Amino acid sequence: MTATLANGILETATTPFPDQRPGTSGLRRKTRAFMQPRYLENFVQAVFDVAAADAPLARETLVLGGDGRYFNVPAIQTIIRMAIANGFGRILVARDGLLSTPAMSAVIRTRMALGGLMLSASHNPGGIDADFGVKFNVRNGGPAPEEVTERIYRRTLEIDRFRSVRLADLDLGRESDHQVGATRVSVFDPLADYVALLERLFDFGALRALFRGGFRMCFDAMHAVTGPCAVHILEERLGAAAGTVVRAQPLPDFGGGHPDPNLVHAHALVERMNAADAPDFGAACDGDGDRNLILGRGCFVSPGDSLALIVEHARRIPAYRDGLAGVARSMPTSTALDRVAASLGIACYETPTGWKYFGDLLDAGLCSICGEESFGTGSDHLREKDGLWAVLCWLSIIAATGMTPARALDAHWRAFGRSYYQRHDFEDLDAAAAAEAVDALRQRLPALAAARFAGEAVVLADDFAYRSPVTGATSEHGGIRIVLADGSRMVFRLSGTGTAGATLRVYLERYRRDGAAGDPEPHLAPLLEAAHALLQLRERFGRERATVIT
Ligand code: VG1
Ligand code: CO
Repeated sequence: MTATLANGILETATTPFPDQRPGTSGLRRKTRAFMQPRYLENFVQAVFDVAAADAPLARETLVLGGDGRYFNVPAIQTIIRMAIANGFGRILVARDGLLSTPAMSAVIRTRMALGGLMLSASHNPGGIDADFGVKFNVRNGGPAPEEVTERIYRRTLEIDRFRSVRLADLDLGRESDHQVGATRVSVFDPLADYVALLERLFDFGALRALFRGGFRMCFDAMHAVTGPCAVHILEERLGAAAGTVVRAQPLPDFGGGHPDPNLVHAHALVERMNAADAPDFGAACDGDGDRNLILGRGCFVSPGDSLALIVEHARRIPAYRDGLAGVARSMPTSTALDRVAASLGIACYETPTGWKYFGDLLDAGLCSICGEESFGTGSDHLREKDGLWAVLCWLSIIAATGMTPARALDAHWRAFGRSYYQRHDFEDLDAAAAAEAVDALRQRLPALAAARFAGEAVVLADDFAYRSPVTGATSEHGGIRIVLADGSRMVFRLSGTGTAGATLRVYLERYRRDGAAGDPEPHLAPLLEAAHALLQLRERFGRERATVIT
């Protein structure tokens, strides 16, 4: 039932959906779930209600965009109508509705917006039968912290109406300005703020010289949101050869692919980098542009090593020339970073999984660069991970040192030793059974403190709990970790970004001072066997092997 209020605002009665608790990164559901009447509206109204409780919206700006997946534009049109009805002073809508997560973070910060709504399910596939999502970022440009997402969730459980206005769909195809009642709606080009920011961080002249010298690269945009921006920066600004960016056009179904830049889903790029005439450097980004994959000729740089290496060489990049305040990584991420931080004499913070936990460390100036094992790296230039930033970091390191990625890795391992690292994902498990497996392991933690695995004694067995050194906010159940005497680790946690069933992530790490190039698998085999036994993966789920190994 919809009523028209005296001011022309439409108020529609609704009832709560019980399943709107945001996960690791926003609310993700099947596209069809989001397309059912009132589902998107309920969640967005809950976000606006929570935001309005903190600040009157009339003087506030909302940034709006998405990664271009199926249902992106209709959802944006709905949200524009709702944001007007909720009294925002200004709405900035990305042209064509296309906005990467890092660009959104940049725009929120430069335009001093209250926050932004980003329509994306990141690396999950797109389409009517695939996935959709909504992320809410706050004033600092970062994902809403847990305290805010919990308030939003509680609001979704009591919501009884949402507000909208009668308004024809806006033409998102060109930049424009509209005054609708008290709200100014602007369709803007997000490239400008974001590229200007990157230009301040990096030495574009040095990168241009690299390409002028014949350096060849292949960037796989995976038919996702970074394509146009990557063409602009790499080909138009830095002079990389035309065709450097492949699959550059954003498509609603990402060309049928899975826009997840890892060895499995970016296999075409991996094959190209393994071919005889491979370019010097390969990279890819995910659906919403915040993840990165880094490849050399026949060489994969694992995300934990990439993070450690960027930190090791950060002083070669203008923005970090004066050194880093500190660094941070999510708990499951490899400890390669810790060793570089120790050598630089700076702090290394360990946070729960998800970018939202880095925000207060970055705001407080405690941390300059941070990252996750899930192909995410970023810095204090934003409050999100940033795929193209990571690519430019690598190009800068290559330009400054003359080393190939393989040589840079070798030098790093010689100096610091190597954390052999893999993540094994067991997807499409029965959700209840997966929760039970993790609970059962949690129960056994006290007993495991005295156990041995792979010939090593357990030195720590716990369920990771975190307390922010800045705000004191706490977060529990960050994952079960078992640390062995030689620094090896096994970490177990359930994914918080899936849309069906459950995904169990098993993270394996084994540190060797004399570690060198080569496949990590044989080094991790004893840990993998122990992990199988601990979780009874064969007995409980009939699984012999992970669905995806990265
Ligand atoms: C995964 C990753 C996590 C990342 C999150 C969002 O979460 O493990 O490191 O921050 O995705 O990434 P989970 O709960 O499924 O393990 V993205 O590119 O969505 O914004
Ligand atoms: Co992403």
